[in-house]
Amino acid sequence: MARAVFIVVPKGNRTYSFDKTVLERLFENDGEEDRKVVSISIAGAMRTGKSFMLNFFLRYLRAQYVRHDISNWLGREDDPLEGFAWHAGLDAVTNGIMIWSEVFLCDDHPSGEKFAIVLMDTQGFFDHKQTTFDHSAIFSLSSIMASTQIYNIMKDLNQSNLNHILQFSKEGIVNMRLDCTTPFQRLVLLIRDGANPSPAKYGLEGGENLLRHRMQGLLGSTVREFFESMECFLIRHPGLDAAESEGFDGRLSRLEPEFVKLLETFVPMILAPEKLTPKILNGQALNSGNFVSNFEFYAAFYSEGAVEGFTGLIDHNCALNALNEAVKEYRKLVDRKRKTPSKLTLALLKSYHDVAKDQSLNYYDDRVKIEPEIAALYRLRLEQEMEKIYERTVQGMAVMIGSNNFEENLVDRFNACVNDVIQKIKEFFPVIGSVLGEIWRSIPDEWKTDVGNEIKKRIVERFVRGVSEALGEI
Ligand SMILES: Nc1nc2c(ncn2[C@@H]2O[C@H](COP(=O)(O)OP(=O)(O)OP(=O)(O)O)[C@@H](O)[C@H]2O)c(=O)[nH]1
Ligand SMILES: [Mg+2]
Repeated sequence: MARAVFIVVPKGNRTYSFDKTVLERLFENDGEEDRKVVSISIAGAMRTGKSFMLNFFLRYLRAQYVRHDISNWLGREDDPLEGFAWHAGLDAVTNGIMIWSEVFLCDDHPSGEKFAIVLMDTQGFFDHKQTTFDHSAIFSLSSIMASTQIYNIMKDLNQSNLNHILQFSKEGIVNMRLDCTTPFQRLVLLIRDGANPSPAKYGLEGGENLLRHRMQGLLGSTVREFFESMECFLIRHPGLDAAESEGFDGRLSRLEPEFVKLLETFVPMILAPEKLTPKILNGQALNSGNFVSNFEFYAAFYSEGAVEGFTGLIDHNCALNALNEAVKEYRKLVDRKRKTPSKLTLALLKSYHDVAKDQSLNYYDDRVKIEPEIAALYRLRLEQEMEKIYERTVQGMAVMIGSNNFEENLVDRFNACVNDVIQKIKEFFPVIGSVLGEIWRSIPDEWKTDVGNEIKKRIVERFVRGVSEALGEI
């Protein structure tokens, strides 16, 4: 029978163990290696209804992807809420990172891609027994492996919530030696017991409104940089039974109807086929095999001995530095070529890219004499990074000439026009020179230094102004 199983278990003393076999077993029955993994996780403060919410996710997943009928996905009024362990009270329930032992298969994504959906539950933050290191370990490990991370927040989104997300993300980036600027994917801030706005303002509308207000300023924009996308959903209080009653079993009939209505919007917003996003790491959508190996890779940063000195740490740092240097080298090579006076065409740019890419890869290979597996991993990242830069350059050229369908003859025409202007400017300079000469000769010798400099300055200023006015008219 399906149940919640540990994949990351806290071992104390800031270390965690990772159970690879659990994950491997999870995908054993899938049978289709090329299915992409969609991974949904929930994180946030302890005792705030995270596991409770995931159990509604399970109800939807079963209806949508097992029974293929979502007409009554929320279930019967008096069914107890089951699945991930949850209960009332002060004591923390969820530990480490748990995963539901059943994957849900989606074959009806609009793109035609086939997905395997996994659900992750995480240990709540701010338990007095844990340190910030533990929070950041749980947050960043679940975030790096989740295509959608739900961050559960009580009552309101305030500066301290944002500070926590920022701090945990930053620490995670350092601990896991992540090298990209946007390491995490989709973040959904779920505000529970929302602060009583008018009814129309709950849900996504209320959440987005809150996001607009609270994310202003440096803190908000810095947090945004860590995630590819960010949404916010405001959900109301579930009613006193859910919040306070010890014997409450989660049945719908004892929840506030308005809360249930909001669940009907929120859960499909995360799990409906068209809302699913596969997990992408280093530019690559992960299939089940890659999902397991990447989880193992990132969890290793938190395994025993990792804090004091992760065995591969030196190799990772070495590869990372070489990768960054090789990317710089690539940019330098392409830029230098682009500055040569020949006309820049798409074909030429591609040839510059190919040569620079080869040279940068050689540059990397020469510097990286480490564990081959680690070297290969970062080499792949290097290639992807260079391809990304190249694609952006091609797109930039297309935008520059006002067309998304890049046409080489337009670039040729643009270059010819620039050459024409340069030629005219060259012809113009002797004229300026002779006028200046005449003025110069008519100036008394004792004025020459100051007046001469002033005239030169004014001509340059007038020239620059003329050019910028002309460009402004384009
Ligand atoms: N106030 C309030 N309580 C809720 C909400 N949803 C669930 N609860 C209650 O919160 C309590 C804790 O629920 P859990 O799902 O175990 O909370 P958790 O965040 O997973 O807790 P830990 O695993 O200990 O971090 C239960 O009594 C739920 O009935 C909500 O939206 N608001
Ligand atoms: Mg829990």
